[in-house]
Amino acid sequence: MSVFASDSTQHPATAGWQREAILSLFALPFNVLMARAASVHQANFDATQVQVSTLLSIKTGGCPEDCAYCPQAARYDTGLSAHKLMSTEQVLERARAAKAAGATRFCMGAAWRSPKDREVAKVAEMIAGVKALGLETCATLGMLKDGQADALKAAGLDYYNHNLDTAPEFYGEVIHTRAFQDRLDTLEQVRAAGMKTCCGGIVGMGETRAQRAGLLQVLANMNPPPESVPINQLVQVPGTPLHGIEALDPFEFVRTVAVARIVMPRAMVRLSAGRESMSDEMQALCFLAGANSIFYGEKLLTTGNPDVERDRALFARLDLVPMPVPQEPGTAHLDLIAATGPGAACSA
Ligand code: SAM
Ligand code: DTB
Ligand code: SF4
Repeated sequence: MSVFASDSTQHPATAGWQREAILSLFALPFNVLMARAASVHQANFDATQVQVSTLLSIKTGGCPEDCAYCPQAARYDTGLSAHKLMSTEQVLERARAAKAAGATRFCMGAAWRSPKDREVAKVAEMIAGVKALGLETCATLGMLKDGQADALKAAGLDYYNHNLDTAPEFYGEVIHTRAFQDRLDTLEQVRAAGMKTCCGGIVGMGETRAQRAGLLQVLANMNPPPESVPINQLVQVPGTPLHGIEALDPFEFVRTVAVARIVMPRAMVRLSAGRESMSDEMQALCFLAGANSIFYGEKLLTTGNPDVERDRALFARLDLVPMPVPQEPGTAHLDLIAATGPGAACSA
C-alpha cells in the first residue's frame, strides 16, 4: 500500500490537524516524507527562491524572563554584555548595510519581556526609517499590550515575530515567567492590528517527537496559520540551563522542517537559528524539505550565523536565488530585485 494513500497523513478538510496525523507524517519513511514535502513546496512556491532576512539586536541582554535557552536572560551568566536600545540612526546604518548585502527584510529584536509605550514609540521611528529604505520590516519585542500592535502597524511594520517556542505541554519546563496563553494573546493583538505573524519555535530542547508535533499542531491550526514559521535549532549557549543537553539527531530536525512544510503549505518556513553549525549538505536537505527562508548576515541576535560569503556560495552551489519582495502598490522594491536577483546567486 502506498503511504501517499494513507488517510491519516492527508490534510483534514474540517477538523484541523490532529496530533496523531502529524505524528504519522513524522513516522513516514524519510525518503517518502522528503518527496511529499518537496512536492507541497513546489506546488506552492518557486522552489529555487529563498527569502533572505537580516536580524539586528536593537536592545541586548538584561532580560527579566527565564527562557531556559536564552543567552539574554539576566539571571544566567552567559558572559554577554547588555546594551541599551540603539539609536534610530545606528539602526538605519545597519539596515542600509543589510540592504546593500542583499537582504530584503530587516528584523529588529529586543530583549524585553514586554516593551513600554515610550519604547514602542522609539521602535516605531526605526520601523518607519527601515521601511523608507524599501525593506520589509519585522520586529520581535516581547509581549504587546493594548494599542502597541496598532502603533507598530501604523509605523509600517509588516511582520511581528513572536514564537510559541514549543508544545503547550512542554512549555512549562522551559519558561516559567510567562504562560503559553500570553503568547497566543500577543499573536491575537498582532493579527487584530492587521500585521502578518512570524511564529515558530525551537527544536532540540529535550522535547519528544510528540511535542515537536504538538508545536506544529498549534501553529497549523491557527486561523489563519502564521505567514512565516521560524524553525530554530537550539543554539546551546554556556551558562543557560539547556547548555549541554543531548543534541537532536539532524535527520529529526529535517523531518520537523518537512512536516512544517506539509501542514503549513503556504507559509514561509524559515531555517533559523542553528545554521552556523550545519553542513551545507544538511542545509540542502532542509531546503529540499521545504525551508524557503533564512537569516542572512554573520550574526543572529547574539550568536553566530554563517557569514555572507558562505551563504552566497551555498546559494550558487544549490542554484538558489533570493526571493523578490512581493509587489505592493506604491512601494519601492524594484531596486532591490535588481540588486539581488532573481538570476543572481545571492548577489550583493
Ligand atoms: N524577547 C522577545 C521574546 O522573547 O519574545 C524577543 C526576542 S527572543 C530572543 C526571540 C526568539 O529567539 C525566542 O522566542 C526564541 O525562539 C529564539 N531564541 C532565543 N535564544 C535561542 C537559542 N539559544 N537557540 C535558538 N533560538 C533561540
Ligand atoms: C527566531 O525565531 N529566531 C531569531 C528571531 N526569531 C528573532 C532569533 C534567534 C536567536 C538565537 C540566539 C541569539 O542569537 O541570541
Ligand atoms: Fe528575554 Fe526573549 Fe530571551 Fe526570553 S527569549 S529571555 S523574553 S530575550
